[in-house]
Amino acid sequence: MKNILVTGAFGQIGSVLTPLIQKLPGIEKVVACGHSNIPAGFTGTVEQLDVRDPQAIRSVIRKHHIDTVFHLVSKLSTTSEQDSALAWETNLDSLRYFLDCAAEFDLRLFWPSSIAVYGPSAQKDNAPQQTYFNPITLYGITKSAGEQLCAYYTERFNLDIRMVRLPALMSSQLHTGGGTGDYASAMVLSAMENTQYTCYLHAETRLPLMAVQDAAQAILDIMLSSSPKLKKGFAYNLEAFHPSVQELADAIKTVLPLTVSYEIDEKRKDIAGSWPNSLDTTAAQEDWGWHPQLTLEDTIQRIISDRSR
Ligand code: AKB
Repeated sequence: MKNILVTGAFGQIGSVLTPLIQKLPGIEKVVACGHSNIPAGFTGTVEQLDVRDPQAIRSVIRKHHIDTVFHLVSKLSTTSEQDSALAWETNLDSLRYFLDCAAEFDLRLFWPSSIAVYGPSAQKDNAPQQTYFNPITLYGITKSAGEQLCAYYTERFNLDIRMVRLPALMSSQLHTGGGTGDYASAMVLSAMENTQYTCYLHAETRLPLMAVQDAAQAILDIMLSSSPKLKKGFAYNLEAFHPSVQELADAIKTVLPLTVSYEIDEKRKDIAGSWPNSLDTTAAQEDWGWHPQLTLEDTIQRIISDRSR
């Protein structure tokens, strides 16, 4: 990895991961790509890139002699239901453009999949790596098809493509992606701001979660891993903890005052209800030594301290 391109560099994961990549030894250039959300004060090489434009992608890869791509940009679950064409183009067409470039320029590629690949038929607790996948959301369908596309390109062109299945992420900033798991971050932020949160999911809902810092570190670790057991073109399950909404609220209440009320959003309730409560992460642990660093309590403290800066 010498010349690296990051899409979604200013989004939820990218804004944490890009500075980590910039600090890696031996890196010559990190090209941070954004579309409509490029911050004014960013230090480093920036390109404005619409990932739905294959010519623009090719030209930025050629211009900067890119050898590695972190293709992070994605429309998340709630937003994808609102504009299916945009979600398909952003999540799946763009992946195919990068895969074609990976085959042409021999790039190493990272692509994030999601727990949304699972559907109602999967085992709810400790959902296995491999099962029958029947996602009920367009987002989940793009992620499931994307995993298969990556496996196909890996095999057909002998590429080095690495993937993880991310759970809902907790961070100190709510980005515009529109995730069904946004309640977890929003609850901590609301406790800080006005001690009140109205939740769109039921108190018993339980989803796999992790801190965005752990997600960024995992992405870096899998891309740097030279473990002989690492399976390329394979999406590894990741999660750090899986409290119910009520248990999350209780954990926040140990450090901040909080009252939670409920106004259920039927659409998001159905989306969350189709996902597993928790994931089997054994493959990531065994194949490339992954372990989460931050507990739920650490993550809550981290959001509070990041937000108080
Ligand atoms: C979402 O909530 O849409 C995402 C996800 C769980 O993949 N964060």
